[in-house]
Amino acid sequence: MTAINAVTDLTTDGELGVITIDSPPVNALSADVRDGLAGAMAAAVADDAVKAIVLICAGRTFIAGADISEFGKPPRGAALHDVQARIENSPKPVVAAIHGTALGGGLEVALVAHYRVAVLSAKFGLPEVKLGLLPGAGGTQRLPRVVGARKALEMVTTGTPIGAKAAAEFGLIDAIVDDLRAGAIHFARRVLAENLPLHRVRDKPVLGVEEGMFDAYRRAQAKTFRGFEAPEANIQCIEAAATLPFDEGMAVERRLFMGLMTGLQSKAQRYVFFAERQANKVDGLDPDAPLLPVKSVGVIGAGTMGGGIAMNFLNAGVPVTIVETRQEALDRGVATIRRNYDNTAAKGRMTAADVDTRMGLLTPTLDMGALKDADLVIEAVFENMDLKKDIFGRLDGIAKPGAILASNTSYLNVDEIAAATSRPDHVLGLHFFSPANVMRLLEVVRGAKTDGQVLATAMATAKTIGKVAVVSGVCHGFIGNRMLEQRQRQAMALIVEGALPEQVDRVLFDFGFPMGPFQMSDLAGLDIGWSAETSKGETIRDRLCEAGLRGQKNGRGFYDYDAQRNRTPSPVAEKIILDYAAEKGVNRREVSDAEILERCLYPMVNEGAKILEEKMAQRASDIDIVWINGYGWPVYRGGPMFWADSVGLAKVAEALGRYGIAPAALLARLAAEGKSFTGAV
Ligand code: 3H9
Repeated sequence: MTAINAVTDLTTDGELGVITIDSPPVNALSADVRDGLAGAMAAAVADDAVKAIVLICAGRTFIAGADISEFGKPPRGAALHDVQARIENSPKPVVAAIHGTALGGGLEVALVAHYRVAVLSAKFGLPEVKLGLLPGAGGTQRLPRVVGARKALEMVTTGTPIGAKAAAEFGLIDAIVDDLRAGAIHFARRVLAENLPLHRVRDKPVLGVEEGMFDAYRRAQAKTFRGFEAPEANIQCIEAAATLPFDEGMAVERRLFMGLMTGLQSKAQRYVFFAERQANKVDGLDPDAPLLPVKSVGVIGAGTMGGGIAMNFLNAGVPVTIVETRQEALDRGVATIRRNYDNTAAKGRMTAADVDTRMGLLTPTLDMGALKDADLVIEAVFENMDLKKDIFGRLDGIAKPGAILASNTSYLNVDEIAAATSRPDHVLGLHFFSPANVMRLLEVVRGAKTDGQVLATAMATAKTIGKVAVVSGVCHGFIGNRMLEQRQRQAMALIVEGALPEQVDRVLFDFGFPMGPFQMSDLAGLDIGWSAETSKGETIRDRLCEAGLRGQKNGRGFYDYDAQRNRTPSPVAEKIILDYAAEKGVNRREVSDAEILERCLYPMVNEGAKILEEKMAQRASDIDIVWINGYGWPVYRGGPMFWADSVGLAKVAEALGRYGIAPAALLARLAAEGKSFTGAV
C-alpha cells in the first residue's frame, strides 16, 4: 500500500490499482482530497504493473461534493478540473465504485471515470442549486450527455437525487453490485479482459433535446423558482450543453458558476446549510451522552395539531396512542389522519399498504390512562393555561417515571405548565407548526428545570421525524411567534397610516415570502381568539369580525375570495380600515414600499436581538432557521439576522430610530462597533 497523503492511499490488487479516499465525515473534495486524488492518479498511471484503476471511498459515502466550507476562501491544493482531467484522460480505464451519496462534485468526479458501478442503496444527484449554485465541475455538461436533456434539467434545477435503479436505467451507472469493492474489481477485470473502450462522457452527444423545451420548463417552474437566481443559471447551462460544443458549454458553466458563487444568494444558502446542522447542537450538552428511549408516543388532543403531530411519528414507524375527551372528536381526528394518508396514496406517493401500516400503529382512545407506557407524551389541546395545567397534573399521575412530557403550546409559559407536575425536569415544549406533518420546524422549548438528557432526546427525536429543531428559552411566543408579533403590529399600523393590505402583502411577497401578513391572517382565520361576546369593536380585527368577515373560510376577509380562492381586495375591509383611521384622527398619507419593508422587518430583527440578549436563542443562526422553516422567510436571504447583517446593522439601527423604535442594546452595540449578528456575510 502507498499512502499518497493523510486521506488517500493507493493499493494494488493484481493488475489493478485501487485508490481509496478516507476523509470523514462525507469525503468532501477538500484540498487534501483533491491533492490525494491527483497524486494517486499520477502514481497509478506511472506504475506499469497497473492496468486499470478503481476509485472507491471509505466510510459512509462516496464523495458527497465539494467541501462547502472552503468556498469563498483563498484557493489551496490541486484544482478540481485538473484532477478530473487526470482521470478522464487517463490511458488506463478508471472505474468509480459508489456507495452512499455521490452528490455534486462527487458525481462530477464519477462522471469523468470511464465506468461507474454502485451498490443498490447508492444515490446520485447534483444538489448545488440548493446551495444557490450550479454544478461547477462539468456536471451540467456531462450529466445531460448521459441521462438526456430533460432528466438533467430536472436534476440540476431541483437538486433531487435518484437511486441506483434509476441511475442504471438512465445509463448513469454501468452495473449494480452487491459487494462494492469486490464488484468494482470484478468489473474492472472485465473491462480489461474484454478490452472495453475508455468511455469519455464528454465525447457523447446530448440526447432528447426538443424545440422550445427550455422555455416551456421555465414557464412550468416559474412559481417554484420565484426569486431564486440559481435555477435559471442551471437551465442556461443545460441549454448550453444542448446547443454548444463541450468546451464552449464548459466555459458557460464556469462563467455562470462564478457569478453565483460570488453572489449573496449562494452565500446565504451555504450559511443556511451549516446553520441548520448547527441548530441541532445544544451548547453545553455532551453530544455522545446516552438518550432516553422514544419507542412509543402519546398525543393528547386529536384536532388539527394533534393529528398532524401523530402523523410524524406514524410516518417514522413509532406507535402512537391518541387521546380525546369525546368519541365524536376522536373519530373525526382519526378520520382526518386517514384521509390525509389516502390523499397521499391517491397521488402515488404512498402505497395502500403503507397507509394500513401507519394506521395500524395508531391507537385511538378516550382513556388518558392508556398513556401509562408512553415514552413521550405531547399535549396538543387549545391554548388555555388552566386546561394545560389540569392535563399535566393528571398526566403526572399516569405517565411512567422517565417519560418525557411535552406541550405543543405556541405562546404559554412552559415553566408554569411544568410546575403542575412533580417532575418539571421531564417537561418541555415541543412547538410544531401547522400543518404539523408538513412543516419542517420544531421549536424545542427548554424550561428552567428541563433536564439535559430530556432536551437532547427531544433534539434527536426531532431528527428521526425529519424536523429541523431549534432550542428556545421560555418567553412569550418563543422565537418565531415573538418576532412575528412585531411584524403584525407594524403591518396593522401601516394600514391605518395610509397603506392598504394589498400593498403590504405585495411588498413582502416580492421580498420572497410565500404570502404577506394579511393573506396570512385570512388563511389562519380572522376570528382565531376572537369572540362575539367579548368583542369591543376596538380594533380593526374586531370590526372585521363583527361585520362577518372571517377570512378564507367564509370567502371574506381582507380580501374577497371566489370559489377557486382567487382573491381581490375587499371593499368592505377597506372601508372599515378607512373609517377606523378617520375615527382615530389619522391623516392618511402615501406609504412607500421601502417603508413597508423596513417597518415590517427591522422590528423583527430588533426582537431577534433581544431574544439573543436574553439568551432565549442559542445563536443568531438558530433564529434564521426558525424563520426559514416555520414562516417562509426566503432561504436565499438567509433568515432575518443574516439579512440584517447584509443590509448593515448601522442602517437597521438608524432606521429603527427614525420609526420611533429603540434599537435593542445588542443591536446598538454591534452597529456601533461595525460588527454583525452572524459573522457570515
Ligand atoms: C459542489 O459540489 C460544487 C461542485 O459543483 C464543485 C464546483 C467546483 N462540505 O448532513 P449531515 C458536513 S457543492 C463540507 O449531518 P447526513 C456537515 O456539515 C456541494 N461539509 O449528514 C456535517 O458536519 P457536522 C454539493 C459537509 O448523513 C457532516 O458533514 N454537495 C459537506 O445527514 C455530516 O453532514 C452537497 O450539497 C460538504 N459538501 O447527510 C451535499 N456535506 O457533523 C451536502 C456534509 O460538523 N451534504 N458536510 O455538523 C449533504 O447533503 C449531506 O451532508 C449528506 C449526508 C447527504 C452528504
